[in-house]
Amino acid sequence: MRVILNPKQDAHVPPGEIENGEVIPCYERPERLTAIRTALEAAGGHTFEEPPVCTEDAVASVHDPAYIVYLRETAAEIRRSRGSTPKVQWPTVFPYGPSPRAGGNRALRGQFCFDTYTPVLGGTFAAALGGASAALHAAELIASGTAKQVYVLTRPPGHHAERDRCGGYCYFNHAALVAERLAKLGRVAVLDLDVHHGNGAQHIFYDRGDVLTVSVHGDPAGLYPFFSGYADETGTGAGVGANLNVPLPPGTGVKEYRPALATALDAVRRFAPAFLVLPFGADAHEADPIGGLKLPTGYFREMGAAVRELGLPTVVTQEGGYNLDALGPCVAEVLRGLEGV
Ligand code: OKP
Ligand code: ZN
Repeated sequence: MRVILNPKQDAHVPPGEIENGEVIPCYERPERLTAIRTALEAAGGHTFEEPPVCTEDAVASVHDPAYIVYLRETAAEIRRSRGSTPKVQWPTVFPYGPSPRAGGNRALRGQFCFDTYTPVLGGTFAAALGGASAALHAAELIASGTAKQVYVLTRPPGHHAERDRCGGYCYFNHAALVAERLAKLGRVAVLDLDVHHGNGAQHIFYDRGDVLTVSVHGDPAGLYPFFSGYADETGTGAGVGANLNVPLPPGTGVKEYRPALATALDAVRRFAPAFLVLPFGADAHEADPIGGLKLPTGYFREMGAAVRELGLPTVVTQEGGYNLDALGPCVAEVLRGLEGV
């Protein structure tokens, strides 16, 4: 598989995440990518390359320009400051009232973020732009017909990022960037197989009939991102019928996951897309510390093989997966299944 790397991934290393009022160690950290790369190198058959840096205009194809500027300028201010500005900026107050007015940095932190897991640091913008660059480069390889399958190996992940808000460790939505680019050429399906609902692409494309968004995930009644991912969210306007959520109860194993994936794949087939985007997380694995599902490592090859049956030009974007022992093998298996080797 052709693997596109985010050359700036390690510029973003939060010191912790805030869970229920406490600072706990980050699940989302640079060692994740090292683990994946090590597993892919051991498996063999993969090539690794870095993308050219993309423009902010290209990122603005799916993100609000004011949000992009906020991330860039906040990161720059943190790097410039000598103690006066906190090195890690977390939101504390979120927009409220009928017409919220953001009068300064403290308000903007809440305006452009929806949780306490996704701080801005001095290197956050560079890392996010590196991920967007990798995603857009992958999209170009598919658009030009140069490659049929490309894997974007990046962190922080992207699938929770909305048009104008970071959240869930995500800043720029790689899957949505790829989908928007490929939608210029034909219908696109986004099939999200991270254990958490792919709210970002769902919301960005919710009123669009040319981009199908499908997500198979743990039931949001008990799992992040909590506020979306229910089965009755089916799209709006021209997008009615072009969103499918398949929520699964905690503890779901292969026996129940398999038919859920089949349902998702059937929806993709019926949509008859020209391209597939696959936001993939290894956090549905049984040993994942935050996922709650029960898929064994060996199932991930079958998962990839089932997606391969679609026969579509595909960009895979790396999303979650937080067990550092399971993550690399799961990615290696899913890519092997996708390649049919
Ligand atoms: C990002 B991706 C842990 C809470 C974690 C945030 C989850 C973000 C997941 N105590 N909450 O979809 O893997
Ligand atoms: Zn996840």
